Amino acid sequence: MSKPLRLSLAIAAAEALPSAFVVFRGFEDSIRKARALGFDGVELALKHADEIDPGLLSGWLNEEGMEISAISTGQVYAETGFMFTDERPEARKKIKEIFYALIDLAADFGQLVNIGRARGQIGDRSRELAKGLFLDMLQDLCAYAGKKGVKLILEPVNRYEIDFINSVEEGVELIHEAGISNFKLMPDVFHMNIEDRGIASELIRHAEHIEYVHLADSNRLAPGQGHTDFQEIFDALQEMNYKGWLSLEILPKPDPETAAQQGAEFLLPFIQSFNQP
Ligand code: LER
Ligand code: MN
Repeated sequence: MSKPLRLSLAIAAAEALPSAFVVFRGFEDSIRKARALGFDGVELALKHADEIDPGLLSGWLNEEGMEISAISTGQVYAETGFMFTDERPEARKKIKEIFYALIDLAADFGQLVNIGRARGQIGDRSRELAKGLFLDMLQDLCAYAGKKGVKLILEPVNRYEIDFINSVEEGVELIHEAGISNFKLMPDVFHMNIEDRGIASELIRHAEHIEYVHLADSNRLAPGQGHTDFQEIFDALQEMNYKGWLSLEILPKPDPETAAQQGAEFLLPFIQSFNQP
């Protein structure tokens, strides 16, 4: 049986943009390095499913005893500009195809696909219009994902990156409105530090919707390098009886190796004590 709480590291393709917010790039090497540091799995930050060969991926994971925690999709937006709130039929068709392929991949690896910045902007239109476009796309993708045992997880993202669904509260409102069983919430404590009235309190308040969590300190460096209170966060996770992945999504600073090591060294003792019988 797997541990209640597991630690993952977000990684991306060798040529991913800086906005992938990952420490390690290049899949094979990153999986090996993450294992050596004590991570249980990796999260793939992808712009397209064809960035990775599923057969090779299986081999690398088996060799290292690692798992895929989830597929994140910030790069779909950052690289292609396509988004759920796009009105143009051609763009909607393209992003649907991209997400179908990512859902197919997640059916074999992790069963979770994130909706990050790809949910899109409101821009100079009304929020109602953007929300309608978002929900229309969401219904289609969740129906497709549901048949494959995959969940879509919505990540509230701070206002300086996107103008739609910034706080956890806003995310939960949409989850209620959508009423889709495989549509869940994925808080990122970096964004919560900017947008939410509290981190621990909001996690506890919305526990029933939470399927996955991104961790970074207040400055987006490794936990322990900023002023976020991680003891309080782990106490909240305990109170919620959270079982699942915590995924480290941080800037590769001062350099990728140091950042990943700082994150692992800080977080593993919390996780070990959480997982003690
Ligand atoms: C973006 O800031 C972020 O946190 C990603 O996980 C989602 O695109
Ligand atoms: Mn995130």
